[in-house]
Amino acid sequence: MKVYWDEKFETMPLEQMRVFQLDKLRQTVAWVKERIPFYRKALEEKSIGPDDLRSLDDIRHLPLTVKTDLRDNYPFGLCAVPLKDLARVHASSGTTGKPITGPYTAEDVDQWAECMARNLWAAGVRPDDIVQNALGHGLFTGGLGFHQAAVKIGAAVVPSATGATERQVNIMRDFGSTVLFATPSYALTIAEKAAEMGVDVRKLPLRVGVFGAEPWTREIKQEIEARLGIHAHEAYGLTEMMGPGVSFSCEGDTEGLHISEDHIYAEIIDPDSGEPLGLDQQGELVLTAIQRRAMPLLRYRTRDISTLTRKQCSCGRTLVVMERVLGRSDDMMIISGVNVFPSQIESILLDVPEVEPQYVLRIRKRGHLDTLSAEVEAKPEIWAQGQKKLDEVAKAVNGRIRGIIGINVGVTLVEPKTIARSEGKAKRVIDER
Ligand code: DLL
Repeated sequence: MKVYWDEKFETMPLEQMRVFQLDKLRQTVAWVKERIPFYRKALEEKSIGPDDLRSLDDIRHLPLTVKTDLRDNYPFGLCAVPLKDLARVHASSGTTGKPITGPYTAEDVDQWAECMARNLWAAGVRPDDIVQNALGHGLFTGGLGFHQAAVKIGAAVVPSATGATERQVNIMRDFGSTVLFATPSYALTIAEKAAEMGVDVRKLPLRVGVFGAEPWTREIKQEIEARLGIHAHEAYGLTEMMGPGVSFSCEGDTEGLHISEDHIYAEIIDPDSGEPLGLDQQGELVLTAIQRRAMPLLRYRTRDISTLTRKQCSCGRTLVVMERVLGRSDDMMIISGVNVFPSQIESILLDVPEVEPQYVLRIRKRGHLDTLSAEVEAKPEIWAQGQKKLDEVAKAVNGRIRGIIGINVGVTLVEPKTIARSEGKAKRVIDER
């Protein structure tokens, strides 16, 4: 039986991978230097070219690329091929200003589908599966990124896209979907809607979920697995690199995500100084696309906080592992001098049996200080017990956060079903500063 989608690259010995990567990196640097004025200038300023890369460590001498470089060169300023050679263009809306474009040649699209097929295969998706793809279809890379890989594997795809949650549940039941693709927060929304409709998803054929596009904690993963009665797998990626397909979870014991490092070379840097950090050190993930043609970015600062490790994984893949993303560096809050990520609060909330996995964090300014408050939905049976009980639980949650993170968070339990449900990427932090 085929264990890996692409055994050669997924299990390649490190030394061999290094040789492969260096060769591809040199070709990419030559490619962008010749074709993208932005990179030609940046490389000339550093007096560096492909021949100066003697080992992979020399990558640290290449210029970093940041999100504003993409915005400044919107829409096709960082494109290395003429527009006639493009096969697809995706975009990510971003929260402010111009979107970011992700152009692909036909070859780029095919490589992307290959990377995603590794992801789906590792999750256990097989040709006889019925796949319900509840990710946004459109400029967002999630829907089509997963779609084309499921097609490659030979599964039957139901492009249900996001929204119309009642219909998602009907489709899941009537079609007998065996696999679900969604954001983790939308998977929870679907689980909740099914329960409301009296459909027990655990009794349906649904077996596997592949989720991504937003940070999620191990606790949310377990919650989804329990509510849907499935194995939850993960996809990580970003429009700038290809979309989903950069890294993927496996059945092994590492708990992290294997990076398809024959396509994407990963580094971790100190987000403040920009200096490279070593394995097992937490910092900002920086990625270089070493096989793309249309827009191969050099040392792109993702702003995602993670750690790279090379522990032997029991799945047999030799690909470097990135740990679950803690959050984006932009989402980091500084409360009473302590750096806090929303995911840290989420882990604690999810451990409290009296509340639902639905919450909103609010950051406000009081004088010179930032304060954080959390609104969390009470379970219906807790809500029914009245204010005294709610205050008691809120106080206990506050104490737990203080004990674990060391900050004071004003916790309020709110009525069940009052926090807006997510259909895509959840918005859980409201910055009122
Ligand atoms: O979210 C691509 C994607 C679609 C990945 C579907 C997985 C599944 P963007 O919209 O450009 O692309 O957003 C990229 O989302 O930099 C991370 O901050 C976050 N992100 C993506 N996957 C994960 C994940 C898609 N598994 C940004 N865990 C990235 C945590 C994730 N954060």
